[in-house]
Amino acid sequence: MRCLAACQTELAIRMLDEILLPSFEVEFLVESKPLARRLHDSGLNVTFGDLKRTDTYLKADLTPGTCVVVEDNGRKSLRKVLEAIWDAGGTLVYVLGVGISHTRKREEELKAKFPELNYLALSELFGGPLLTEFSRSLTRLKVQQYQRFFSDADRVLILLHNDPDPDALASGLALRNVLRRNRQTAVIAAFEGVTRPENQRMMNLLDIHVEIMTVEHVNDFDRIAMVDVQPHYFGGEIDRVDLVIDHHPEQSGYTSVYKDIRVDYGSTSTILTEHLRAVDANISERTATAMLYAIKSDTLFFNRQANRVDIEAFSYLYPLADATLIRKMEGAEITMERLDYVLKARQNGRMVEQVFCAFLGATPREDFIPYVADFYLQLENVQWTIISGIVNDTLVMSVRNLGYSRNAGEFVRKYFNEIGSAGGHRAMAKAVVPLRNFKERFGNLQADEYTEKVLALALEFLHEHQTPERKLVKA
Ligand SMILES: [Mn+2]
Repeated sequence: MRCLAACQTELAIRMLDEILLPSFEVEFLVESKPLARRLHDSGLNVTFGDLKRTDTYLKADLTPGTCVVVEDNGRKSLRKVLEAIWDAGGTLVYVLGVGISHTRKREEELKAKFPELNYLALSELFGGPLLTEFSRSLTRLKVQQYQRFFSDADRVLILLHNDPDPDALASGLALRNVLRRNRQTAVIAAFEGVTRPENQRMMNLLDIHVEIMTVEHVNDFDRIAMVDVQPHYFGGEIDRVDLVIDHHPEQSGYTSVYKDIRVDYGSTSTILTEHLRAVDANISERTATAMLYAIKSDTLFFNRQANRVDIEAFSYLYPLADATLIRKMEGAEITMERLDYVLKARQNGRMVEQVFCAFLGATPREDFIPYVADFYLQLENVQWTIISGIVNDTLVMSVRNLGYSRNAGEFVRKYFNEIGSAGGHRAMAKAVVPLRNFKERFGNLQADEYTEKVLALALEFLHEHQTPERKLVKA
């Protein structure tokens, strides 16, 4: 492909020459004679001419298939240059902003006159990789500091939150990798073990061992790290901690020698991928598989709170991981026990206006509730699922919706925050209400009355938030 580059600054010209050759046949058009001579002497294909004149481009054999790059360094003459190119029949026109501070405004102004041009800013083209490089150096510094601090310890504790999820498990493995330790010298532990079947399956398939310990044993270790959790979670029981790596909102009221908390990250495994990359660590297939699965599950495969860094970590880990194992771990979500609750919801549930609502009664484990909520959201006609059950005298409610409808978190906060705890995101939310409080507010309801009540609340919420456009569509 041919490329004509109408440029004024030597740096831009030399850079384009380096980038575009040998894929493009490049010819530079410049307005300064001395510059043309200098570039010509160093072997570039340069023509000297007036960039504001159409015949300059005609002489250079501009065709509609020629790619034209025009440097924009803020000069007024740019419009004239673009007009001349248009008149000469140029259609594939790229304006390259060099040292332009308000690029968006500049782009709008130019597009008002030349709607088909493409505007690229040099700072945007190079800024990303440069910033990534710089932040990797900062991460490297941080990681090397805590690596040194942990290096002379005999026994290291990597503590996870209760009932560890894939992100906690994978982060434990990853941190052990960063610290260059094994399961004897760095113990991954939790105060309460894994209960969800798919997480147990992950542990079995990847041979992850989590030691269940009591708080008294914490002080047996020389160094304590926490991943995917912060000390406040343990209610003041742990007063000394050396390292915290987490993506949940930063809590005050504790000190840690080192910490790396990044709330805009979709998972702790994403942070640890950056730690491992920053120090060029070898990542085993087992660790990569665990981390990949963790990123996928913590971000609900990029449905929730995922951003560029998570996708970047995901693509870095993907070739290192075992995709077959991940499929096996995901298959473990279906168990006979869970199907029992799916059936129960089918028998007791009600669906109105694409809202599926069901009450499961007393359930021995909490995870049946979100499982059933996720399950019914897969049905074609379902937009919302609201599934509740009773776990130890507490009403637990899981709410799911397809991300583009109203906010699930707002729904639970509106009706249940005053009598319990409620929160969540746009597409998924949870409420936990002591049964006593629920009865005080809504009365002592029978199972079917309960379903009707919750369904009525949901419809009330959805109707009051209906925008005029949506009503129009429905009408
Ligand atoms: Mn997490």
